[in-house]
Amino acid sequence: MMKITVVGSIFILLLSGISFTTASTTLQSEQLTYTFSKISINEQEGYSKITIDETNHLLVQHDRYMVPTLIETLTFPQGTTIENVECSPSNIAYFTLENSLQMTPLPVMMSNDFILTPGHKREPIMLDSWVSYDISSGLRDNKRCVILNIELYPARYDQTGHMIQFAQQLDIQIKFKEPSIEPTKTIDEYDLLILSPSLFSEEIQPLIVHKTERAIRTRGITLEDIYAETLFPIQGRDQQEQIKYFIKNAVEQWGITSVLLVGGLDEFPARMTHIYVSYFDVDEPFPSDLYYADIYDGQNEFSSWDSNQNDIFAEYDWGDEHLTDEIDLYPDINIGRLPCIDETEVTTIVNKIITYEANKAWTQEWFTDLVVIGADTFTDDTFGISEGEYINQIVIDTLQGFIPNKIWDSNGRLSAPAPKGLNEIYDAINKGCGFIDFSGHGYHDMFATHPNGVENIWIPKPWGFDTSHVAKLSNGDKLPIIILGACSTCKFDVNDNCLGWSFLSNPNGGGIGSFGVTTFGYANGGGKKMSEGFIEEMTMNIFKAYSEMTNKGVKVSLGDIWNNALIDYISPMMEVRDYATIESFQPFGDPTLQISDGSNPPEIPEKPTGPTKIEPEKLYTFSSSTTDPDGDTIYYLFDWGDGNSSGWIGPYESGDIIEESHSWAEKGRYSIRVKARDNNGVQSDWSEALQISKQKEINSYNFIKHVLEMIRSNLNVLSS
Ligand SMILES: [Ca+2]
Ligand SMILES: [Ca+2]
Ligand SMILES: [Ca+2]
Ligand SMILES: [Ca+2]
Repeated sequence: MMKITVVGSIFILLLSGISFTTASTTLQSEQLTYTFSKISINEQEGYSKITIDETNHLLVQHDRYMVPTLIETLTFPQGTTIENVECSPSNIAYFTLENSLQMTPLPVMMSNDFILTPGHKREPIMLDSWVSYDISSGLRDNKRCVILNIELYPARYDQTGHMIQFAQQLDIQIKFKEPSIEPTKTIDEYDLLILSPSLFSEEIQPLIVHKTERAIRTRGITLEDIYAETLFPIQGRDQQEQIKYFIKNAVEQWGITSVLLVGGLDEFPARMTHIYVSYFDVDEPFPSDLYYADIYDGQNEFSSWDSNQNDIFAEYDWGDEHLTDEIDLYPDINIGRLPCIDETEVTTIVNKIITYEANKAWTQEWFTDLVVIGADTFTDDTFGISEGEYINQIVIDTLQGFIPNKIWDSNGRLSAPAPKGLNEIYDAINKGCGFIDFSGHGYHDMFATHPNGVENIWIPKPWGFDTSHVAKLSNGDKLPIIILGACSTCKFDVNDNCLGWSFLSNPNGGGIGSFGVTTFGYANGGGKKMSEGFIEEMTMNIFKAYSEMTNKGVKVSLGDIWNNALIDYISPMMEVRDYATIESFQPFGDPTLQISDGSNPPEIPEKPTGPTKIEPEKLYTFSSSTTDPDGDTIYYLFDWGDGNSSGWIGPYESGDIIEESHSWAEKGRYSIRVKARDNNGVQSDWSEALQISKQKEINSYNFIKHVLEMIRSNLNVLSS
């Protein structure tokens, strides 16, 4: 049976329609039709900008014009061979633009020690195809499958004459062969494999017991066992490859879907990559744990990361000969590393993981607090935008129902005099929060950024937030997941207590998981384009993955959000800095760490009821109610429409009518809405909004007041 699972933009497919033409021969074909109903052209800032309905992505790539695209990720059963993908455009319209299309902004680096602005002659590249695609092997919903990633370009641009070709319909035909042999009965003996040097075996044992009790069947294996061929015959030309072949065997023989690596660079080897970023002239090898997770390529072969077999791994434009290895990139298992350097560190993090899950941290009241830290990452962008705050705000908008704690320059908190800026960060984290988003500049041991427009000042004052500050955090069991949009913060190869890890190694608090890069972080220009592409796109994919998965009410792990962020990022048309971003994006933590429960969300609460006419500074009460399909207890969050919220109140029994009061400082029109969360931490959508406005004032009074004001202002004019 042919089975096509459409993941991702289901909305688009429903609009476009899908038709099956299953042939009885081995070669089968699948026809997909995409229609694009409307193209809009805006002329602004001397450029033309196009938007197209039914697209879901913007192609933002160095040396290219920015065009909207549609990315579709299709999955096929493991072992499927994709023979061919063809695209036929129809209903083509032609437009001439007034101005040139806007090109992707120059890339910038989010490092705190230097910012390069090299002179670079740009030869714009034009799109000459309607589609590009790649075929890979990856993990989707805990099942390994063949992934076909298609990017459609409904608008092609010819810069000579500013001409747009717009195809209102693109028909895609996929020819493929199902696996000739039925995959052998799925082996499902273990879920999690913990790999470490034997030095740590004793300290890891309580984690294996804990995981097994939580129905995650766990097996601990030492590196010494791997090299001594205790379980599987050894294969591979160096330790890293031998470890990777061992993981492949564990996937095939035991059915594992997650691997936890324990040990810093000296204790547990890492695969170094070889990517040359010509624009910045950077050729720094950096470690990539994705190497251990990307086990198979699209042909179901071992993904060696050395396709040209010269014993230099993960090359991109590398060396005198500018060699490039073909890399699949899609993880086939979830992975995480605990770069512990001694037994004490192992015991610390093992205890933190056990406590976090035993407490069901994701159901605790502090979990829905979100700390965001950022300011003006690039002080010289032409729009005067504080990029860090801009990115933080997108994170706030993505994590609906989380209560933001903004440590910013614009509200004076991050830029406060020393040590007040640092204290703001300590206080926010020590109160407890589920997530922290840092957006700015980084180094292996620190994070720092600028006040708006002031290049020579670093905040928080005097010299940023570093690992010595992280060591002072005392948030106990209230442990966040930290996402670092900055350079080098997870560079465990040069610093065995790098910033990303320092949160996890703190025995008195800190964090439970972190994500950041092991090399330079890149961004597209300054200004609002920062959120498109490279490290900030990846960090936002983490939040998006968390939000989308928990809203479905499924059980979510730290490894799941990492895997989904990567799947969401990878697209057929990528450049060198995309490869650097994907390969360097480091997960620290236990990939099976639970961060959300599987439960049905409460029903959307009723539209709030209460007065619709209000006066400033007076307290008004509003009520609402909802039920939970599982009968769980419920918490409520009112959004008062003036930038304030009630915070989560509760717990209440399912079906209870609940009340909450608020006063508004100023006259105005406000929308009040309410959201519900069950005791498993699963949220409903927002309710319909109740519109309120100021109390109608008596007209005659207004008229007299108006006349009096006129007289007074005339008198003022006369007397001056
Ligand atoms: Ca190579
Ligand atoms: Ca793969
Ligand atoms: Ca800026
Ligand atoms: Ca529920």
